Amino acid sequence: MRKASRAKRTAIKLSGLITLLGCACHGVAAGDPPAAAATRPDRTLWYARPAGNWESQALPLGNGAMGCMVFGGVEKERLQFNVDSLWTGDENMVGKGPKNGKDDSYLAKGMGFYQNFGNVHLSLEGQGETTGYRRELDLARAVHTVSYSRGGVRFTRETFCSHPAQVIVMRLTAEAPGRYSGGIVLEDAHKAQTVADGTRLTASGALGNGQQYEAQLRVLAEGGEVTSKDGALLFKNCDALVLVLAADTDYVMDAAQGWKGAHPHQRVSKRIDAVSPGDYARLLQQHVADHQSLFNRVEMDLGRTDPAQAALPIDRRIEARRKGLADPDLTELLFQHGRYLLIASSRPGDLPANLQGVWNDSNEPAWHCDYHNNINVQMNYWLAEPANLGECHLPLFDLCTAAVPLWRKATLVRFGEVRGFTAQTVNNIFGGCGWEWNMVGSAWIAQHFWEHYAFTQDQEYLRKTAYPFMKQVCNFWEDRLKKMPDGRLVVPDGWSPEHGPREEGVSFDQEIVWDLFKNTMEATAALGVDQEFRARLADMHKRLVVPKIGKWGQLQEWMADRDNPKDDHRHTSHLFAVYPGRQISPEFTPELAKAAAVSLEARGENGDARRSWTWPWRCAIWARLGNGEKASHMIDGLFQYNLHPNMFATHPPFQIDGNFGIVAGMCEMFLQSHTGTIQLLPALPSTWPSGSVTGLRARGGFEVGMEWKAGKLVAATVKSVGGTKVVKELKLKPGRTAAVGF
Ligand code: FUC
Repeated sequence: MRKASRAKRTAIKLSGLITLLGCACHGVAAGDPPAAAATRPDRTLWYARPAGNWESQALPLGNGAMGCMVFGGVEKERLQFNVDSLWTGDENMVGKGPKNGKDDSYLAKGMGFYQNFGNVHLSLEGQGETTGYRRELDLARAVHTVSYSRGGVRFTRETFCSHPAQVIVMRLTAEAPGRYSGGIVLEDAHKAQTVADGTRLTASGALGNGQQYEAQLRVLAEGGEVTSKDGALLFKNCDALVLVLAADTDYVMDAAQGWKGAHPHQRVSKRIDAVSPGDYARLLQQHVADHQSLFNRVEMDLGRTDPAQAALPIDRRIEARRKGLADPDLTELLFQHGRYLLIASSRPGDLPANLQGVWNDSNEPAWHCDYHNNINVQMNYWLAEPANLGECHLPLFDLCTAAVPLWRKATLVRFGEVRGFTAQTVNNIFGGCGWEWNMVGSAWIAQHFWEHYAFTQDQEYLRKTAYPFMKQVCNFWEDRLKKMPDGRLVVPDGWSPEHGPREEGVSFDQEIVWDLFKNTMEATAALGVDQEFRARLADMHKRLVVPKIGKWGQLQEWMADRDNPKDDHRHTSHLFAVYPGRQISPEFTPELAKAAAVSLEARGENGDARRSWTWPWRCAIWARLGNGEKASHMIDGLFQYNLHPNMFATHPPFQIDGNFGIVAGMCEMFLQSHTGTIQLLPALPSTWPSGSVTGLRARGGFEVGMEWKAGKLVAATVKSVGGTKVVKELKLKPGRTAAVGF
């Protein structure tokens, strides 16, 4: 053994399961990084037929702000597109509705809905039988490709949504000249008239709340001619075409400006005009490089799929997997697909991913296509840190910080003279919130603020962004917690989401406040500030009522021991303490961990348990409880009951939390770091006997890779990547233990 070098990189090589303990120790054998995946990873979703259905078949592209769904037809291509800020509604708080929120119609006015922007319809003339059709989404390049032969000529259509250029680009080519004739229509979903001018279509309009928007589409043709007629573009005998689409609104994420800035016309024109003929290759290269700077960080190999199975289109592979055929490559694809979707729907500077990311084809989508803070928006971001997409987490902090003045106002109305803020369950992009109060909604969001620090060790972010938010939420609870006669503290008038009555001491509420205080105490220590405040938090923290074990060995959801063992309710709110919280763990609270397992087992897999987001949450909880088989079974459940052929998770309808959450769940199976230690392969199932994963992140600012064979760890690398803390030494203790200082 030799001392690790001073470089910010430390590697370990050892046999067996290891635990890296949170203390600085000595000596480590520098080893080779885990071998890269033996086979080329399968990262393409492909299909043998065009998409007929938006929700289950079309394929998503996105750049954070814009999204589109590509149908890939032969004679008719449809590109349905969105902009994340196109919303009706306003910043007003919407009171609790009649009948405990059962009639939601009152919400529509203030809360509004995320909107469908519109469609680009392309019609292509041509004759002859179509053969060799294929449409595919390459997750590694974020490019959608349609190809087919017709009349003896091969046609190719590539589409991507560029973050650097903020445009959607489609290029149509053929292996013979002059083959493209047809028309292009830009359809506005709010019926604004489209104006055609030369090679450009423009649709400008305003929503009922005064929000202004604009979309422009320009056609760059090679050969042939382009003319305009009746608000559409016509092209004739072109060799190739490039379509460029840009769209935006006047939204700004700032209450002080009334959430409104300049008309988007100039911005949209600039993006469109920046593209010149001959630019396609450059735009594509720039796009792929940008995407891969995020996407390529994690590599994974979970075993080899039978080549005959691997050769099938994805819809058929999903079908086969449902019938019990093993397909580890498809599970890898599910993982990378979730990462792909976050990159496509949540980039710094833009709005966070909503219930459908950025994709929506309706003006009255289910649940407003909003930000639900009683599981959904949090689950959207569970993967961000461990799956090495920390930057994609930032939009959540931006919007929540921007919403604070409105949440504060709403909190004063509801709770009277208190400091700090909390929020109702449903939230829009203007700080407006509605439906039931989720008393701990802001505290759960505060966990995300903390986690970004825990993973990155970015002190400046902690000081400027996270800590101020966390502190205000703590202030709310300082003023709001109720003291029981015995001195213990309870959250009054709480609610286990969408389950049971409003009452005090609900486990979900207690656990989240526990988590908030714990994280905030650690934040004060990390920043070296507010000692007195920390002491107050410490005092409250130890007096909080904690979840109890009930009469059938379950973890009680409420203070009263009344959990029904036959209850199949989808929410597993009382298990927050296991995941995403850290109050209960097999290592430190084994009895409570056992009770959590009893509760989770009882919830079963039928009825209400079959939702986009239930499987991922349960996958993560089982992983935290160290049960790899059950965690793996939850991945099966998602495939079996709640995954469309295009791999969108369905609630129903399509709800993206399932796609994001399952990545987070899988991360917990490979790597855990929530108890101050880094645990490798804590929940490896027998279905992945050998494999490797690189590029996962752990709290403390580490990037971790590992390789295992026959269910045993054979190599691992731990690299210090974040903050001011550098791992200098690792110690391998007897009993499969190594240590990292963080
Ligand atoms: C919560 C869940 C529902 C759904 C909705 C968007 O209310 O209970 O199942 O996911 O959010």
